Amino acid sequence: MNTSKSSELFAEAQKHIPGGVNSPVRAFRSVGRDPLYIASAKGSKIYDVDGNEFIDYIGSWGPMIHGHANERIINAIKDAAENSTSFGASSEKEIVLAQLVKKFVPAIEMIRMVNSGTEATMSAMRLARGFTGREKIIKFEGCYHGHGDSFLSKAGSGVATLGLPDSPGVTRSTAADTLNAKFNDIASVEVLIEQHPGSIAAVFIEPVAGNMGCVMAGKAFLQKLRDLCTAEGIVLIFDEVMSGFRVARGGAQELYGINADLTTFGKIIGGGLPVGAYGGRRDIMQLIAPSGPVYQAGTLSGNPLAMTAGIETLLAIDEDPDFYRTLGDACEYLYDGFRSNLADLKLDYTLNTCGSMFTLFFSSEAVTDFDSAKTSNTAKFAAYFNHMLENGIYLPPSQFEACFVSTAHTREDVDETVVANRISLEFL
Ligand code: KE4
Repeated sequence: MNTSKSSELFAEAQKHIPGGVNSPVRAFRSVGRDPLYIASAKGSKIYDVDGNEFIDYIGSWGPMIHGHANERIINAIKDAAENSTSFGASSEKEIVLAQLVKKFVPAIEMIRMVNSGTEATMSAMRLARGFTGREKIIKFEGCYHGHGDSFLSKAGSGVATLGLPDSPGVTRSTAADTLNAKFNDIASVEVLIEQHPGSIAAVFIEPVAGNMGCVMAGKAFLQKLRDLCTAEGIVLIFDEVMSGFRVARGGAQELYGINADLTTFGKIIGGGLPVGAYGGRRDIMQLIAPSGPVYQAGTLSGNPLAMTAGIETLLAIDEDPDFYRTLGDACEYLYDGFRSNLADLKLDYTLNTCGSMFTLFFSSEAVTDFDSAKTSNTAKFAAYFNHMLENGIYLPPSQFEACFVSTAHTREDVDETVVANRISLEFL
């Protein structure tokens, strides 16, 4: 496969941009090759600058649940752009998207739009501290909540992929206010609460984690976490930047039947344009300025173009009562194909799935937390990644990421992917 134009562009990019990329995980560092430079994408397909075509399972890391360049979304953005790209003032579309999110996620009584998942989690953390008057937060090893200082400890996603220690530049005092528990281990949370009585403002969790690869929280664990936070007056924050509108119409809160006090969103809510959001209980959210003293702001928050993309993305789901069943059927067809390949080849690698999110771990262990995720053979993953790429399948370039299926993935796409999966596994 010729990828020479991508490599030329990568060489030029490295002169101007740190690592040649605007986000580390795109650098393909852990899979030992130059990153691809993408020229276009449509539906389930993505095309690099050398003219190679791939079936895309990154989907811009989650937003593209309808596939790329969905006509309805693109046409709406084009129309909106005619009326200017930003007003720096309120528009009706902000209300429309807020109402839509509340329709999908009943636990959201109020919501504030921002421009990324990172902004959403940073803001939710400040709000929880303002609401409780407490300073510490608990997160879980392997979860990733964006690049806010307080979250860059034992984080997943690109931090895990690059094997970075806790990031330089984060002050000791900031790091000291972040406590790490073990995913799916309620005792590890209880210990931290006992050690820091009355000091913990919030618990952040990806209820369906995507940033250590796809790992689901156990229902009993999540319920105990909910009960513990209620009993201790700790704000329970579900980071649904990835799982929101992805694992179910109402995200993980619908899937588990457990409500968070605050929820953060990103990705799908913006349909590929920069949108993040945080929302939840009215008694907490109304502390946000200007209705309350907790400050948070953003020049492009609620931007009419981004709101348009988010509105059309959610409306297209809302208007199809079979959306998640149809998507789920396509996913099960894919997963069955992968499972039969593993059985035929007598391989016991672990396939974790949740709705249209999945990760094939190159480990024979059950992957239920960050430690078990790290038993994966990342060298095998890198070889698998490159074989799949050579066979026309574009996966996240990291063992510690999730793959995403869209409604644009056809049966033919899945058949082709299952064949490529078998060929690639046979090479290992
Ligand atoms: P952003 O700031 O990248 O929009 O969102 C941060 C974030 C917060 N919470 C969760 C659960 C997330 O998954 C993310 C971002 N996800 C990564 C993919 N693992 C973004 C990809 C990247 O960093 O380039």
